[in-house]
Amino acid sequence: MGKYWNEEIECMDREQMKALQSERLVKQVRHVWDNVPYYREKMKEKGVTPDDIKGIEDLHKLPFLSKADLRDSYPYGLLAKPLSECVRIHSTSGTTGKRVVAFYTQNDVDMWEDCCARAITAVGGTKEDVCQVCYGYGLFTGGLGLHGGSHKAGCLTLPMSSGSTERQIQFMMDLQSTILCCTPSYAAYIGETIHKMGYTPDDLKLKAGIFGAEPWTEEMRKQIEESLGIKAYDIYGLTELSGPGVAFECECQNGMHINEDNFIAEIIDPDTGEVLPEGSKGELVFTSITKEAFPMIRYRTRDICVLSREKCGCGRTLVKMAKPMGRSDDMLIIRGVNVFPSQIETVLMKMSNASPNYQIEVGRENNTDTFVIKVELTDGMFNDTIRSIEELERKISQDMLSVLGIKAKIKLVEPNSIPRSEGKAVRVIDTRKLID
Ligand code: DLL
Repeated sequence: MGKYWNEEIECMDREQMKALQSERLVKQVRHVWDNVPYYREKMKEKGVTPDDIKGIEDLHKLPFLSKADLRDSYPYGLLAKPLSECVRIHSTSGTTGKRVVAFYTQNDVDMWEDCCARAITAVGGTKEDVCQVCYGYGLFTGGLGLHGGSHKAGCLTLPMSSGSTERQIQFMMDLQSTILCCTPSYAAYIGETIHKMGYTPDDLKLKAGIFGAEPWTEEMRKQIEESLGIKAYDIYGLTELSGPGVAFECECQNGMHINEDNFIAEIIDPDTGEVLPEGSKGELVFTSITKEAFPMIRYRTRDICVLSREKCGCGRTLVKMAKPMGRSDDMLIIRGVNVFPSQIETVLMKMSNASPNYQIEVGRENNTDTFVIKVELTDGMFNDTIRSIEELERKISQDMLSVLGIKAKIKLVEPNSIPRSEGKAVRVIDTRKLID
């Protein structure tokens, strides 16, 4: 096997790719119109029918789909195939309210694994490699996505899932893993643990890592590359679109190629919805043109990004996306878990029967996210059963853990000590410097 998983597609001439996308888009729009009443209604509202969509130049006529639509239609409202033809579900890491549940037919799984096999091949993976997958297995798409891709690429696959770091490292050495797949923060942690255990990169056979699912910086890339003695590559994706592998980095390590034969990317102004010209910074919107069970038409990812069609040194012609530069909504990703400030507000509301003033501080120490919630004291927070401040902090901390799914440090502060803003309240102070 050569440098590409599917050279014909990955290096396809632009005009040919546009023709392929147009043909698939027309078919996909007909598919959702015929099979998903929710899409049909949305299209009718916008005054568009499948006859209006003749190719990718008509994409802008279609309505957007947002996370709110997914919640409204939970769980089966956007299903475009009978359940009897679906073979898998996955779900987002959101821990409260309605999760997003995505459905897959066997063809959908094949397409997804194919995208991941392209990513593995792009970092030099072949059937001679041992690929250790330490993304979480289960509803999260990271584990099973890269697992399937690794199988397809013919690598010897180690389905480790995350956690048990010393055991991970033992396996890595005993079985001579050459490719590591996990989140960048976990990769950094593995690097630190290896050094703590008294080993050096020379004790490992690792050559490459495929890291994604959360934002990470160029500095972090350098640090991981040094501590593990590897090349570190980025990978992007989201559950709604299948999972990892929507876009992947090549040997040039300067942006991720989008698998355009399956996903059409647009950049829009997040406030007006207007499609922006190539090279502009804006919200990334995807249309899946091959997914059968759970098609996404003009799905707003909320990720802020730039696309580039500059010629890439690797020979691929697939458009490249820069590292996402943040999100247009307020979702935070802390230690890999999606956290919405609104969830925190809900917990605090329950404690005090009023909305207290609070501020979230997210930082990064030793490659791990720190998460502090400062809460101003209010009278309503005390009752007969809760007497001391420490007790109250402990109680809020427990409630937060059960709602958010991760631990936050609670700091109760004096009334009026959190600065007020004249515009929108500044609820989040994120000092992780994830935006280069
Ligand atoms: O995180 C899928 C994935 C698994 C991607 C493994 C890469 C590797 P979700 O849990 O649905 O899916 O979260 C999707 O994560 O909208 C981005 O905001 C963020 N994200 C994913 N990859 C990257 C990345 C998986 N490489 C959300 N850089 C997306 C920055 C990323 N953010």
